[in-house]
Amino acid sequence: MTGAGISAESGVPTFRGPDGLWRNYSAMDLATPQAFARDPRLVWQWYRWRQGIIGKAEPNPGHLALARLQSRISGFTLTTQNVDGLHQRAGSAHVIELHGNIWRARCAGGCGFVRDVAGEPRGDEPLGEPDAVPVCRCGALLRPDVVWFGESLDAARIELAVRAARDCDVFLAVGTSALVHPAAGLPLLAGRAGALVVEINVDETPLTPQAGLVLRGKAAEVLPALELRL
Ligand code: BV8
Ligand code: ZN
Repeated sequence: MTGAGISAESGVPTFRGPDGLWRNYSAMDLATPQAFARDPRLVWQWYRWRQGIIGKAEPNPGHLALARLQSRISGFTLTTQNVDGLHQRAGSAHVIELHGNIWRARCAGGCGFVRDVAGEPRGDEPLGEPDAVPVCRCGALLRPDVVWFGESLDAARIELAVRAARDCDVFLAVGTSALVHPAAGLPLLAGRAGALVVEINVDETPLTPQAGLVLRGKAAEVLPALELRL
């Protein structure tokens, strides 16, 4: 399971790092349904700002090492809290995106309409004027296809991740502060089920005391080194 830390070396701001702020708004202020109801234009400006950064970012050696491990090890499940799509761009398949993807928009009115947004190689037409709030064909607003704080995760995805955590022998927790639930519960579940929990992080987290092995370092350096030994 990866968090924002694996994309930090690709230049993508983490949530809690010093660069996690946008115009002095913390991510927690903007990544909520309340913020979108209050000011959808502001929330879209924030997501477009992040799309701008992510669109210029490249997968780093950490993403690439996980993609290679997935192709070499049967029974390798990759789940991420990141919405940046960099794992897929690194060649990883079947990535369980627990919190959605910033390159998709869906109907905020619930008609079920979902579409890709520009920036991704697929390159659908842009989301209208740069400052506009995109509108669904049903007339409701379109919102980023991500999971906001206070919103439940997609049941099928969390079920897949829970099953993989329960059945794994080794759980790699890479670049996550292990503070956001239910994702933060997955390495604990794996540990309770007998797996070796390995934390890869430049810093201490609430997960550190529970980890069987702690590799303190940058994901883009530790993962390629780990891959060589597996
Ligand atoms: C829900 C998408 C039902 C949007 C995101 C139980 C206990 C307490 C609270 C709760 C709980 N259950 C539910 C909650 C509430 C809440 C929650 O967890 N709050 C926390 C803050 C206390 N959870 C929810 O609301 C979830 N929904 O549970 O629904 C429900 C609802 C209400 C009440 C009960 C139940 C929905 C959570 C998903 C929110 N959406 N993202 C978007 O991206 O715009 S979360 C978002 O923040 C990210 O996706 C990610 O998950 C999280 C950030 O965490 P990290 O990825 O770990 O990043 P962070 O910056 O924090 O840390 C980076 C780490 O990397 C650091 O440790 C750093 O040291 C390290 N690092 C940095 N550089 C490197 C590195 N490591 C290695 N190499 C490097 N180079
Ligand atoms: Zn709609």
